[in-house]
Amino acid sequence: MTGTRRRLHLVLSLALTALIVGQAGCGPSRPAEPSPTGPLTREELARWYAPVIRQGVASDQDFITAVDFDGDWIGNNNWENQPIGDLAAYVYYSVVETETHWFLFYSLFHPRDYTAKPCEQSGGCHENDLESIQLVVAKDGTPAGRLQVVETLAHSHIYLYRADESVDEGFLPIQGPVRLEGNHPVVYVETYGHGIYGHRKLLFPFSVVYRVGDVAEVPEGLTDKEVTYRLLPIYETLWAHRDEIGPGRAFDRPFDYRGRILPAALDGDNYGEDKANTPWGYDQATGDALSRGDWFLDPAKALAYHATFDDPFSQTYLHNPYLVDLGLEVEP
Ligand SMILES: [Ca+2]
Ligand SMILES: [Ca+2]
Ligand SMILES: [Ca+2]
Ligand SMILES: [Ca+2]
Repeated sequence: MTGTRRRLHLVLSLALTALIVGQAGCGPSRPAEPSPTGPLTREELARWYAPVIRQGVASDQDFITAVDFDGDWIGNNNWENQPIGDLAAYVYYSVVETETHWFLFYSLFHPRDYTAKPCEQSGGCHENDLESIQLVVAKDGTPAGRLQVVETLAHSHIYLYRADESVDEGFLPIQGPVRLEGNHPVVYVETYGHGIYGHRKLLFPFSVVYRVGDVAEVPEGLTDKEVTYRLLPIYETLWAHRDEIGPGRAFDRPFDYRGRILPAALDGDNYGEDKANTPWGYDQATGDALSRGDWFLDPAKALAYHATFDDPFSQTYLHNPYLVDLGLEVEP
């Protein structure tokens, strides 16, 4: 090949690669899922909307997994066990229901939050990492309802994305439209710190793509675009361990939620103490109306504050087992 031909060849291959990468996951090759015809269980609803996770990766420390990936519910051995634990992919979910809406919450766990630089120099690392997503679905009479909002958590902020024009900004500005692959919102999880965004983000140096499935897979490498994750209910896993608080246990950093004690963080001790919040321990976007924990525990109140809904928006729960367990709601 001459120099010119070689350059042309290179340009064409790069263009082709860009095209393939650009279309990955949204081409016609992925058949649409048949719309459900009857009522869905809560797990089926969570699965119907389960996010497509585009995860930035620099190493297997960016793979999502289960909190007990190392076979125990001890928080402060997770940094140490990251190299030897099972990195099969799991996503935690929860479904809370009011008279008018479903609130679907998804949490992604990484054993380490780390930096490109060595942790000793960066000061930006910590043991355990739990970042989350909340979806708001209007009950419109169809089995799966209508997606209205996606919220994502990235470090100290919650980002609001709109899937339905009837929703407007509230305490939070709208960042843009929800990106979808079929009925699944697409989220972008940054490398190292694992903040989650609903708008397209450049992921570097590599990325893997996770989609919900029946098998918890480990990515085959740092560019695997076909990895499936399994859903695990927060209620039967993280929430069931909520009273295990203190050094050497699952959680730490107790706080007062409406007179009840809950742990705000997973127990951790590498490069800082107890740095990764629990789903019910986030303190972001609370303003003067909400308190730590409301985003997960009282999502209708949180979303009514974060955004403005044209449609009827009830704050009366038909299913909120967390507030029931805390004795703050009675079972309807
Ligand atoms: Ca552990
Ligand atoms: Ca540790
Ligand atoms: Ca993080
Ligand atoms: Ca601790």
